[in-house]
This record gives sequence, structure tokens and C-alpha cells, in this order.
Amino acid sequence: MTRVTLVGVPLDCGKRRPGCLMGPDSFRVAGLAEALTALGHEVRDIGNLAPGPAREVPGAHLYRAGEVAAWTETLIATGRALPDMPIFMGGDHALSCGSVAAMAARASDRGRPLFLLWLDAHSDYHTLATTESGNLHGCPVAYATGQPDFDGFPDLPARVAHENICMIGLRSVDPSERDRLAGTEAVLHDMRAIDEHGIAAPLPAFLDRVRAAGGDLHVSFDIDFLDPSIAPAVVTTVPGGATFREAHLVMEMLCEAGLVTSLDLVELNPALDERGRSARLMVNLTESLMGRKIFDRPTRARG
Ligand code: Z70
Ligand code: MN
Ligand code: MN
Ligand code: MN
Repeated sequence: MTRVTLVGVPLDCGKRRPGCLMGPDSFRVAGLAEALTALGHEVRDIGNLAPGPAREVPGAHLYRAGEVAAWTETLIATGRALPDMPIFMGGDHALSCGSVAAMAARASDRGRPLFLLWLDAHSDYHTLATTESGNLHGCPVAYATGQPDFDGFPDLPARVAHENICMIGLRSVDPSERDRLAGTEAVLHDMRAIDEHGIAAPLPAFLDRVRAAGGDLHVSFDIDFLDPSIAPAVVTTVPGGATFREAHLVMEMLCEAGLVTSLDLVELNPALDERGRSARLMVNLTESLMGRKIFDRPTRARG
């Protein structure tokens, strides 16, 4: 049994097309709390967070960056103090500036490192200086790893080390992101690697490292990790994403490892969904992460 805290984050300012603000309620309507309760977990929904006043963030090419910075401040302050397993119901991926920073701070408060599993078509490794679109949903990994050029954003209480990051599902990475990421120790499993070695290939070694380090593990699940044919509720459809079975396998392996301490569910745009199927699929995958299985397999104890 896990104590789960659902945190609504209706942040919708990380890109131009609106809709993600309806994400938290869409997850509620799709029955996230009920599904986790039925699996035997203790679930508490603390409602939706709200940001403070916008901060001063310089940069004429940036879209609503002062609001993202304000959300980041709220998320760090609230998230850091959350017990047990928070699930951040987005909201667009700019919220992960705050959720990941908060979980890194919380882990550091407990004397542990934070590991980050990034499930996404995108690497989201732009800084305020490198982003061409000006959309801050393309920036959270750079912020959380402590890259420079985030003027006006809250100081990071604790940063995530690149060697503690594993990204799976990459298929839309800008050249400047690629060049800066390639020089780091982050594990980058793109679609080519999935086709060649299978989606699960990087997981055992990564999870072994989390376990050996006694780390917390945050999973940031961008819905565009999935193929748009099964999860249509996204603004920019990037073809060639994870299949239904591949995504469930990742969730089942994470469940067996028993190491996940927090989760983001982001980028769902309910205005673009088809009869709620994308939201339901995200709930369904979260159920696999939290223990729904067909047959038991040995669970590896934390230690
Ligand atoms: C591009 C940018 C992006 C979606 C993140 C894309 C960013 N790298 N797009 N999530 N859907 O604009 O910085
Ligand atoms: Mn993303
Ligand atoms: Mn994405
Ligand atoms: Mn870009």
C-alpha cells in the first residue's frame, strides 16, 4: 500500500495552444483516485494549486515566462513538503520545472539523490537563452539540472545530476539540445534504440543504480511519449511513439522495482481528446505502475 497525494497543476502557460488547464479534472473524471484506491492504496486529492503573482523574467522572445516562474516557486514550496508519493496532474510540461526541483529538494532533505526517468518524445533541455519557440514546456530538464540562463526563476534548492537521468522515447530533439545533452552522462534512449533493443533495455541498469544509491525516483510522463494513434489528446502529434504494450511494460517494470517515489502526468489536452480515451489510457498506465498486473512476479525489495 502506498499513500498517494494527487496534486492538480492546471498550468497552461508553457506553450501557446491552451487546453492543458483542464488536465487535472480530466484525470479526476477518468477515475484516477478511484482506480488507485481499488488497488489498495490510500489516496488523497489536495485539489488544484494556484501560482503566486508573475515574477519578472527578462526575454522578449519568451512566452509567459514570468507565470511559469511563479508556478515553479509555488510547486517547489508545496511539493518539497509533500509526504509519500505525489502525483502531479498537469498541466503542460513546464510544471516539471517545479515538480522535479521540488522532488530533488525533498530527496536532498532526506539525504538521498533524486533520479529522473523522462518519458517523452522531446528532451525538454532548452534554457531561456537557447529556446527558439520561447515555449517553456521545452525547458524543464535544463532548469532542474541547474543549467545557467534562468534569470528570474527561483534558485534551485537541489539539482538533478545528469548521470541520474534516463530519457526514453526521444524522437524530436532540437540540434542545440542534442549537442548539449550529448556531452552529459544522461542515458538517452531514442526511438531508434527502442526499435533495435526494445523499450525495456535501459531500465534494469538504471533501476539498479537507483537502488544501489538509495535514491528517490521521479517519473515524468509526457503523454506524447505514446504514439498519437493511441493518445490523440496532444497539440503537436509526433508520430512513431510508444505502443500500448511498450508503455505498459515500462510501467510494469517500474512497479516491480518498487522504487518510484513521485510522478508527473503532463501535456494532456482534453480539448483535443476523443471521448476521453487519452485520459483513460493515462489512468490505465498509472494503474500498471501502481500494481495492477495479470500474474505476480518476484518483486525486488528496496535496499
Ligand atoms: C521544441 C521547442 C516541446 C512539446 C516540448 C519543442 C518543445 N524543442 N514540444 N513539448 N510538445 O519548442 O523548444
Ligand atoms: Mn515534454
Ligand atoms: Mn513532449
Ligand atoms: Mn526549439
